[in-house]
Amino acid sequence: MQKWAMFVLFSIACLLAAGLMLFNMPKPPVEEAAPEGMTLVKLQATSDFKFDKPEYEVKVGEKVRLKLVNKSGVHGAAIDELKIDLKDGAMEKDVTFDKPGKYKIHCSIMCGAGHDTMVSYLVVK
Ligand SMILES: [Cu+2]
Repeated sequence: MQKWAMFVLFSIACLLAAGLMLFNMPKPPVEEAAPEGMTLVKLQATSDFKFDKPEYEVKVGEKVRLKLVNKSGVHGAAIDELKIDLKDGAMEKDVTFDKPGKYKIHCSIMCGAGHDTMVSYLVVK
């Protein structure tokens, strides 16, 4: 085989390898802080069918970024009364609550045996 052909093949192999490495690079960490003037409320869900807190508290008029983090398992977090459903590609939502109350949060993805009891509350004060 001619030298140039070897060189071309070698170059292609290198490019492919570099491409694969780039593709497999770990993604940069997701931004954890909410923008200025906003409160981040992070709901963490685990595979033992629990949210990390029995209640999450926010204030009326406060700008809140609700964010669902699946620590393990695949879950959703819905507040039917407020038409909020965090899941899949929409894991966060910015909301300003205008009515005080206690709103039920429930898992919105069928995640297993404990799904029906996977409940928490959002308390707006
Ligand atoms: Cu579930």
